[in-house]
This record gives sequence, structure tokens and C-alpha cells, in this order.
Amino acid sequence: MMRGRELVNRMLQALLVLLAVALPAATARAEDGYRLWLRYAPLEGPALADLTRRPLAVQIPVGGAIPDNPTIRAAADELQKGLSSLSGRQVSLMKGHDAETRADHAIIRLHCARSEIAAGGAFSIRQSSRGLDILASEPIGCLYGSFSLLRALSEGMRLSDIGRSEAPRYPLRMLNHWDNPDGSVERGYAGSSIFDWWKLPDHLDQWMIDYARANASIGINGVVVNNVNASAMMLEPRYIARLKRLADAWRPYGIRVYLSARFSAPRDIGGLETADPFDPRVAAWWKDKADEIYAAIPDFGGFLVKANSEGQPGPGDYGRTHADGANMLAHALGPRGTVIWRAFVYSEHDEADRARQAFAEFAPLDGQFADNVILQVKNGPIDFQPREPFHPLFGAMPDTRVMLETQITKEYLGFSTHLAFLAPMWKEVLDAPTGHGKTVAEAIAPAGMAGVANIGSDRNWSGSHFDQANWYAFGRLAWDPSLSAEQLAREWAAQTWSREEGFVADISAMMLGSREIVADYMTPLGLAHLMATGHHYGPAPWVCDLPRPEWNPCYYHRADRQGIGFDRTPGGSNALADYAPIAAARWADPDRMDSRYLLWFHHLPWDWTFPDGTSLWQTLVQRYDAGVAGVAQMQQVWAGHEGEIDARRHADVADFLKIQRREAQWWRDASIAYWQSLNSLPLPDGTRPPARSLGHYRALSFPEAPGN
Ligand code: GCV
Repeated sequence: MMRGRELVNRMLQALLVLLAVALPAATARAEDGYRLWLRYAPLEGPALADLTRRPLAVQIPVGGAIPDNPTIRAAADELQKGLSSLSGRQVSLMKGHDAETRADHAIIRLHCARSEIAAGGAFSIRQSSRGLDILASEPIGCLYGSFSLLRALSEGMRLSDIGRSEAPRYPLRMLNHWDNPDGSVERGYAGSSIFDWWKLPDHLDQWMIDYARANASIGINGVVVNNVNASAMMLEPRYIARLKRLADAWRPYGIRVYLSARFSAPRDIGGLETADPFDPRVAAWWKDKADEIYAAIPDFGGFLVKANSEGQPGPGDYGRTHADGANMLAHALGPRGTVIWRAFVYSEHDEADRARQAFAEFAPLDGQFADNVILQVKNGPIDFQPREPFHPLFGAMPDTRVMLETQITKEYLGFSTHLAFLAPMWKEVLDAPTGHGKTVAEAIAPAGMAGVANIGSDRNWSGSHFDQANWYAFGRLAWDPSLSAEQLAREWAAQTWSREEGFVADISAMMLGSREIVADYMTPLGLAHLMATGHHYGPAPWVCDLPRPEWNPCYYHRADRQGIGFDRTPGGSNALADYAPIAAARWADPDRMDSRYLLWFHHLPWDWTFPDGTSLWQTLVQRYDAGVAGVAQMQQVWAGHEGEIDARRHADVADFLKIQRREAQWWRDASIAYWQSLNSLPLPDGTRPPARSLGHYRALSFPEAPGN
């Protein structure tokens, strides 16, 4: 006969199993994207059996070097929550010596003060006689290790197979929010700003914790909360108090806060008539401001500055250099923080080539920046286009810390409705040999990576489910730039959608091809900046008459009756000369280069032929068609997996792919119609003519749908 207690145990177990079975169905119904890649969907089969062989417990050290630390608590909570969800069983939390009395449990132990592990977030996960140990020298390493363990389990790895040691490759892994204090977001396509300055500092929404947790899960350790087109108001005491509340809430997740600083703040809000960095009153104002911020936020990260760019104030207004301006701010911060100075500058006065201007202004300043200044350089020399060669400043300033700026939000890649997984684009840049003895990834090692955030108030955070993958991939690459785009796509898909191998294989392959597809239907063969001025969404290659030359798509494509492309060889703007000779050589000869960069560097006749005999015109049209076909293919792949994931998110993506399909056609037809109006060439045999006249496309205005 079964004894009473045993019977209760059996019944409890049966109930838990029932819950474990019912849970996936319940969560499937509740899916709306809010949980991002941290869904911890219940395991099945051998992975579940492995995880549930013994009851699980998480043990946090008590009475050790770090008694009760909020970061360790966050790590333990995450493990408890994640393991419970993955295993379908309640996982207990033990403190101190409890573990010794529970010999039947498998125990995940957090050791967060182990001096043999490096500082800065490194961790090691090792099998132990009792289960598994997460070792780190600081609490944040334990948190990163916990997320890493949960990621491995979420992908379907067995607990008994997991062992790894990791350390972040870069010290700075930052998000740059282009959020304005009024709640709008420059180039944001996911609703309004997530920062509720109205209610702060009195009220801190749980949202802010969920945001920090998501960032910590991928290793992000810095957040600039406001737009680089900055309002000086953000430096006022009332905003510092609000920022302090965020800093306090994010500290347990290893996130330091930064502010975009408006260079003219001493004039705007400081009562001075100047912001000249050489004026001692200006320097004193910034020093006092820094002291005020540090009094509230002792680990404040520092200032991000956009100066003398697109109308922003800067040291150039007083005849001073970027180094003069940056160093004055660096002095105000002292060893407490960092000035991140952007190299995104261009001027309407230099008509020769916008792609050369940042190099011309910054390369001569190498070695002149203070130690706590970092130069933040966009991935390419123009502006976050679907494809650009790497920026020539990478590797060219050996005596300056240079950081890579990427754009996670898809300003030039179809906003949030077009699916484009950006890891392949960032890898293209990171893996590029600069010709100065280092790849871009190596050249930025002393600084790190910044990503312009794609996060907003939309329930799914990023405006589309697939844009979450870009936030994810950015963080993971900033942690480890050697990760492949394929691995990132696979691990994100497994955690976000389904770990079923057929699904992961198809969806990751779809993701990996998606950015090339967008480049094909928007800017094939190295063309750039053909988007309509202002919003940058639809095609407008025909715009040639805007007052500033570099605002015009015509400036970038230089197409006429004879040919197309921007000549950046010695016969043209000679932008090739900004690269180290060995790098420039890769792009110097149109016959022998990667055709994906062809028209970035060369102006060629329409009848120029590729080595295989196809003309430039034929190939261009083929690329547009490949782009449109690629979207149709993505639609098919996605439709093929209907029913394998929750219906709501599946339908969301299907809707967006439908929009993308229609708009890819719009891009293709409008572009071809325009090129034909210049070159009068017939379409290659078998090619469909544009659906409507060029006049129709020219008359469309955003957000008018192209099909209407
Ligand atoms: C924040 C591009 C964008 C601007 C952005 C600028 C920058 O020009 O269109 O919206 O301004 O880059 O990076 O500073």
C-alpha cells in the first residue's frame, strides 16, 4: 500500500507533468514577442529527460566574499525562472549549506568571486560532482554565465554536455538611443521612446527592468539614452535625477548610462555667451556639470557627442578642432568616464566626395585625443547604406581608440516592415582586413561597438519580430565578433521561435540571405543612397535638384545616358587613396573585384561587360529581379512553417513579408523605369517591364502604398 506522503508526492508530480504539457499550449497562445529570445520554451525528449534526471536547484553563495548582491540575485532569479520553464518543474533556490543536505539534487552553483577568472564579465561554466558551476570573478560574470547556460539549454543542449569559458572581446558594448525627451525617436520604427521622462524619477516601469535584463542577456553594458541630435535640457538637474533612477535600476544588470551632450550646452542652459572649448569658463561649466552628474550617478559612463555635423554645434564654430572639443570634455570627466566623439561629418561645401570628408577631418588628428576619448566611426564612409565598404578610418588611426558604430534600426533597409537580418552586413565589416595589419574587428578592440537602437514602445520592442534578431546579433557580436552570422541566426531562431531542427535550418537560411535580397532590390552592385530624401524609405533615384548636392540621390549614382556609378578611382574622387594600398587594390579593378561593390567605386558604361560576358545593364536588371524573387522565396519558406509556431506571430511576419514583396517590386520597377529613361536601353530578353510609368512612381509620396 502506498503511504500517504508518497501518494501526495505522486499526485504533485502528476500535476507538474500536466502543467508542463499544458504550459507550451498556454504560452503559444500568449506569444506577442514581448519575451524576446528569453522565452525559455519547455524542453522535450532527451534534452528534457537529461535536465530532469534529478530535481534541480540553484545555489547562491552566502557568507562568501559577496554576501547579498543584486547582480547575483538577478542571476539566481534568472536561472530559477529559466530552468523552471525549460524543465517544466519548479526549481528551488538554496543558500549557503542547504545543498549539502539535498544529496539527490543536481545543483547549479554560482561562484562569483573566483580570482582565477578574469574581470570585466568573463565566466566559466564547468561540470561538477554536484551538477554544474558558474565561476566568475565578479557578479556580472555570474549573470552573463547564467544567461549563457540558459541559452545553451534553450537551443536544446544537454545540461551534462555544457562547459565553456568566455570573456567579452570589447570593453564597450553599447546601445545608442536616438530618443528625444518628447518621446519621439529619430529613425525609430517601433513606436515611441521607451523612456518615460514624465513619470521618472517617481515611477520606474517594470519595462525598464525587462529592457536591462534583455540587454544583459546579450552582454550589452552601456546605454546612451538620448539622441545625438541632443537637447541641452537632458543635462539639467531635473533630467539628471531621472537618469539616476535609470542608472540605479540598470546597475545590477551591468549597464552604465551615458548621455548625448549638446556641445553648446554652456550657452544653451549655462548662461554663458560662448561654448568655445578654449574659454576657461566653458571648461569650468563642463567640469561642474560632470561633478553634478557623478554626485548622483557614481558610475556614469560619459558623453556621446555629435559635433559640427548636420547642423549640430561643435568646436569648429570657434575655429577649434574636434580634438580640442573632445579633450576639453574629457578633462571635465577625468578618469571617471569617457567621451565618445562621433566621426560622422560631412559638409555641403565640399562637393568632391562625401565619402572622403570624415577621413580628411579626422585622420590628421590621430594621437591628439586624450586617453579617455573614443572616436565613434560608422561602419561605412557614407551613412548606414544596405552595403558600404568599411570606413577608411578603421586601422588608419593607430594612436586613437576607435569604436564601430552600426545602425540596428533599419533607416535605409525598409524600416521594420522589410525583413533584413543585419549580422552578415556587420560581419562583412568586422572581418574586413583594413590593410593596416588588422581587421576592423581587431582595430576596434580597445574600444568596442555601438549600435543605434531599434527599440521602442511596440509590444514586440523592435517593430517587427525579426528585427529583434538585429538587437540580439548586435549584442552577441559586440561580445564576440568572431561568432558567425549563421550561428547567431540559428541561436536566435531556436530561442525565439522553435528549436525544431527543420525550422531552425530553414529560418536561419532565410535570415542569412535576407540583407542581400534587400540590397539587390534597393541598391544593387554597390549603388547607394537612392532612397527618397527625408524618410529614406522608398525609391527616388530621380531626385537631382535639392539645394545641397549630397542630399540628392543623383549625387550618389551619377547615372546618365552613357553610364552609372561613382568614380572613386584616381581618375575620379580618388577615395580609394584613403584606404591602405592593399585594401584599395581589392577594389581598384572593375574586372577583378567583388561586384557587390562595383558601382561604389567605379563609373562604368551601361554596356560594360563582366568577365562572363553579361553587360552591366543586364546584370543590374538581373539583380533587381533576384531581389524581388528573393522576397517571394522568403514568403514561401515562412508559409511552409505555418502551424509550427504560434499563429499570431506567424501571421504578423506573413503580413510584413507581403508588404515587403509588394515594395520590393516597387523598388525594382521604379528604379528600372528611371534607369531606362536615361539609357533608353531595352530590357534584357524575358524581363518584365515595370508595371507603371516612371511618372507614376515619381508622383508617389510616402506613406502612400506603391500598389495604390
Ligand atoms: C541622428 C543620418 C540620419 C540622421 C542621423 C544622422 C547621424 O543622417 O538620417 O537622422 O541623425 O545620420 O548619424 O547623426
